[in-house]
Amino acid sequence: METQTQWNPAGPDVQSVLAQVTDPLLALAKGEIPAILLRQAYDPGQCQKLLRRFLQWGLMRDPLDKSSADKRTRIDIGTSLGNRGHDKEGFLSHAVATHGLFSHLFQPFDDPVQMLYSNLQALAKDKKVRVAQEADGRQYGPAIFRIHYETHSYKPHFDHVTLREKRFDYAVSRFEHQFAGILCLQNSSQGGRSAQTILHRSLWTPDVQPHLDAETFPAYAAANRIEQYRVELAPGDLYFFNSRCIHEIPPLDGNDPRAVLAVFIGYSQEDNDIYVWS
Ligand SMILES: O=C(O)CCC(=O)C(=O)O
Ligand SMILES: [Fe+2]
Repeated sequence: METQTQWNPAGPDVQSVLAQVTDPLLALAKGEIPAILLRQAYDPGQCQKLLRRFLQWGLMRDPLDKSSADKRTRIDIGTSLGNRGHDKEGFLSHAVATHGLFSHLFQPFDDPVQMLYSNLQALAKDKKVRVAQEADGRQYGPAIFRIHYETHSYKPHFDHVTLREKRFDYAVSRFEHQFAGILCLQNSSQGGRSAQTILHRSLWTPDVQPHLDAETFPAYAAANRIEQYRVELAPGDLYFFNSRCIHEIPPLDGNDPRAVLAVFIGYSQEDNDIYVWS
């Protein structure tokens, strides 16, 4: 539906966001703003240094090594509930290893995971931001690095543990709303054009699903004059969005892979805890 209000993000730092929006995470939950966009939340010089370390430690493929047998267009460093959630024990033990790796992976640089959590905590008012955990205290992976190589794309989609993934046997299934947090470490670009996330002003409902399945969402969005917001990121920029909003990233090109640190966030207005996982 066409709406009169402009759909603009809050930003560019926590203090400004809190001056612009009384309760920024509630505004995200309601879809009133497309994103909370925090510029230069992490030192861009350290983004490069982290990526160099990932290469040196063999955690990612060298994009210039075209002879590599590894043809994956996306490499993850961390534990993904989406990919491993079918095996709860396997998922939780993989998460233990990720906590171990992340305890020394960043030294002597600033810890980007801590940076993300403390920004989220500053936006969360009196709610408590914590790593998602099961009732017995076992924690999920705290965050995940995703390295996306040339041609990788995300078609229009949404992310939600119960509404999309239909997982009802995890502690995070209790949350009504799900957000994503993304720190850009490196953009993929070609000739000055860089692929960026597009957020559509459309919170998923069952009647949108046929358009996602048939890949006709662009026509549906045009016919319904659905607003969109293109998130232009530089290395060090951090943004949060409601992952129930239909979103996409066009195919990447260029030798530099798009590298991000990503989390999912569970939020309910009446819940004092905010759970973060990957
Ligand atoms: O990398 C991003 O900005 C968002 C990626 C995304 O949509 C996802 O991981 O589900
Ligand atoms: Fe997504």
